Amino acid sequence: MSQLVNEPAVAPETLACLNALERKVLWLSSWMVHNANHLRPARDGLKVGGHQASCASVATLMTALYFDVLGPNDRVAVKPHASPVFHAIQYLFGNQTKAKLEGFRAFGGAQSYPSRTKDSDDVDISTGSVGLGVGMTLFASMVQDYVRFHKLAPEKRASGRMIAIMGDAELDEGNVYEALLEGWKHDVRNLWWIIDYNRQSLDRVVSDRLFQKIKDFFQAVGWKVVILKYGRRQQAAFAKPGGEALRQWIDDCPNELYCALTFKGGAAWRERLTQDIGHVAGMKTLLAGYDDDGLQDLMTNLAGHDMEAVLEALREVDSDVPHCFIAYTIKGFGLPFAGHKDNHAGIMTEEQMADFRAAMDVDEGAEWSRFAGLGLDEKTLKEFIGRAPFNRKAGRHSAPAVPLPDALPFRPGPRMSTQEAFGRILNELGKGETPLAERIVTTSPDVTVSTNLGGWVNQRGIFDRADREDVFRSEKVVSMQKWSLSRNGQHIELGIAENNLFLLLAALGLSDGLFGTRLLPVGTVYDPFIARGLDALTYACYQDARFLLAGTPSGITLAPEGGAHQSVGTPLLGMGQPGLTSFEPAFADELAAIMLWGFGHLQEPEGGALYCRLSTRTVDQPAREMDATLRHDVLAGGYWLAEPAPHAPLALVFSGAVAPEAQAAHEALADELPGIGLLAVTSADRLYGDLLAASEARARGEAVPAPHAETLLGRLPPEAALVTVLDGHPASLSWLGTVAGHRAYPLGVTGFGESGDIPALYAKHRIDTDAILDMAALACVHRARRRA
Ligand SMILES: Cc1ncc(C[n+]2csc(CCOP(=O)(O)OP(=O)(O)O)c2C)c(N)n1
Ligand SMILES: [Mg+2]
Repeated sequence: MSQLVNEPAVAPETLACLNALERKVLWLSSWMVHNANHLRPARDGLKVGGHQASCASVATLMTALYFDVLGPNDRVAVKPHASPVFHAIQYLFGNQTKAKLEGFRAFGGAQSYPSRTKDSDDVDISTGSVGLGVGMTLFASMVQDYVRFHKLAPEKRASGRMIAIMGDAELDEGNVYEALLEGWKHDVRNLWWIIDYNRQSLDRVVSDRLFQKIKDFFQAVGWKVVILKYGRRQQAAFAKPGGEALRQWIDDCPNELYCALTFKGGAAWRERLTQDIGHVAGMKTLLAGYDDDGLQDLMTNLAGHDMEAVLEALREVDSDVPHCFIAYTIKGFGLPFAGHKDNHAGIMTEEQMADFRAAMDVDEGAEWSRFAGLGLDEKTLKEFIGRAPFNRKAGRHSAPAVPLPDALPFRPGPRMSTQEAFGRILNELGKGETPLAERIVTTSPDVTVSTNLGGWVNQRGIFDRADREDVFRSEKVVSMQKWSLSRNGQHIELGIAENNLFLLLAALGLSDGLFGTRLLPVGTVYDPFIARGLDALTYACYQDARFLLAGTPSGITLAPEGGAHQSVGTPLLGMGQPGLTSFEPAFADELAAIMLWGFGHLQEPEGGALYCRLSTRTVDQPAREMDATLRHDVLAGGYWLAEPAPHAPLALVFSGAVAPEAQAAHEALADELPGIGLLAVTSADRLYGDLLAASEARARGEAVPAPHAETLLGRLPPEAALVTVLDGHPASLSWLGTVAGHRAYPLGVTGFGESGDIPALYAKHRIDTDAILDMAALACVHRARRRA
């Protein structure tokens, strides 16, 4: 607040337009929620909801940003509950339709929370799960730098600012601090977090003096903190006799009391102020200068609702150092429930809305009008909106696909693990200057070496804003790892925070849309710790980010490491996650085919992200050529490693690391049950997805080719049984019984693992050869009984 109180910081015409637009934004956002709740017929009796108070809190800040401060290259994550404000602004820009606003929270209408994939008005960064959009801006800023330093950005694209407009309660989410720390390590720039400091969350008024802690956190990691506290009218009052005492009173006032008095209004402020500081010289005159409405206006004139104060602070930034703005606001500002502690989901009643409409000068029937009731002529406002720098935004970028080779430069050895194969594939890719290798960016939360990314990193280096040599290397300390850092590096090393991994993958995986250049991100994580970042993974997929994730090592196969490191449910997570196709290959050549297909799938308009669940178990590799048929089947989700005979009574079905057990059981049964099949499932997800798509098409009366699962299982007679096995939850494969009506006998892991060796753990969890044989015997007994 360096400006003198009476000096106009903003041109009066600009201010008039912005004030008018702020009023319209507040009106439209309130009306959108009102319309959705009161005026749209409800078919299911459910409350529609919406957050008028959260919107009102941020109307000034967002109006200032979108109509004045933002440039065309800036990208914004809007706090989830301000979705109506965002849509109203886009409506004023002409990027959003009235029909979508009328349909707010309805099927096909504007979304409850800003959504990149489901909204049509160009949401930059989705939000909804609080904290994640905030973190995403930080990683987006890193990706912007990556793209710039690698000279991959479209020509002349200047760096934009990555901006989060966030609720103050978003700071309760741990992922925000994980991101802050990582951002400090990577020296992030061009990042603004604007905190809507209304001191209210969903349930309550937050603790006093939180701002001090927030300030300390941010300053500790090198951010500039700007506090926007007093509006211009408050500043003017402080300059009067008694004003200093008023300022001190405001500073000392507990949040709860401030909120309560805001709700009660002018008379309550007068009573309380008179009681507390009425004796101070000048105070009586000061208070007498305001009627009750005037006093309410003065006391709620916090800087976050004062257009000039907001503009002054935001326009003043002239460096790329990360900025945190703590903007004091009032939740529900200008609405009848302003400051009330229960206002989070509060919606104005019909009567309150009628009063509000009158106050806003909006005639009945003109509720959706862009310019009615603003006291400024339409032409002036239209021209003003047309001049907004953000309006020059080109929308989303697109980027040409990266050409792929016919095969990856890799030949498996006779014995290896899928994790080793993964590392070797990337290592080989890293040796060549191909377009594919140029666009791959790897990242890992401190498990780079132990997930076999070391070879790739040795070839391609680590990304950092500053060049740094590998000291161990220059000091001639022998190590397999070369860890030199530079702006050309193609691996982004993260600290141990899986949330950060997935937020970075989200940002890398959207670099085509955000920054106009395509990257092919590959992330590695210990499979069980996917759960640690699961919400961020879901968030990445919800935004349709494209990346390849290797979850490795996985399952109880990680034997000596013990239960805390052994994943059980991840195959189901992989299947259950929209936007993510999961594979669990058993053999190295399968993985090579999957990865190559995956790099294409990441780039397909209807494609998605990829998850490969891998293992450190070394297994014998089949001596075979990956011909076109096998490749097709591996990618479609499975193939017969041993074809069943026409009258086979049984098939063994397996996924991943338990291949040797399935093969041994198959061999053991060969004499007794000749012709039984052995089915390798490389992707239960692909099999299921294909089956589902076919059944949907059939329901629409369309003729479709048989889905792959039907083709595979159609080779087995209907009375045959399936014994399924994997190192993961048995439900991942048990559904295969429904494909063609076979009885399924599922084996898999349902309890926590523990330390041990593979034979001990496989025996305990019943996924060893004996368990498979026992299950096969049971299936045969049932079959005999049925026949008898
Ligand atoms: C991860 C997550 N947990 C819980 C919620 C439910 N929720 C929505 S808003 C909110 C409080 C938000 O308060 P604040 O960020 O201060 O926003 P305000 O509405 O005050 O602007 C909560 C708990 C959510 N959206 N996401
Ligand atoms: Mg809040």
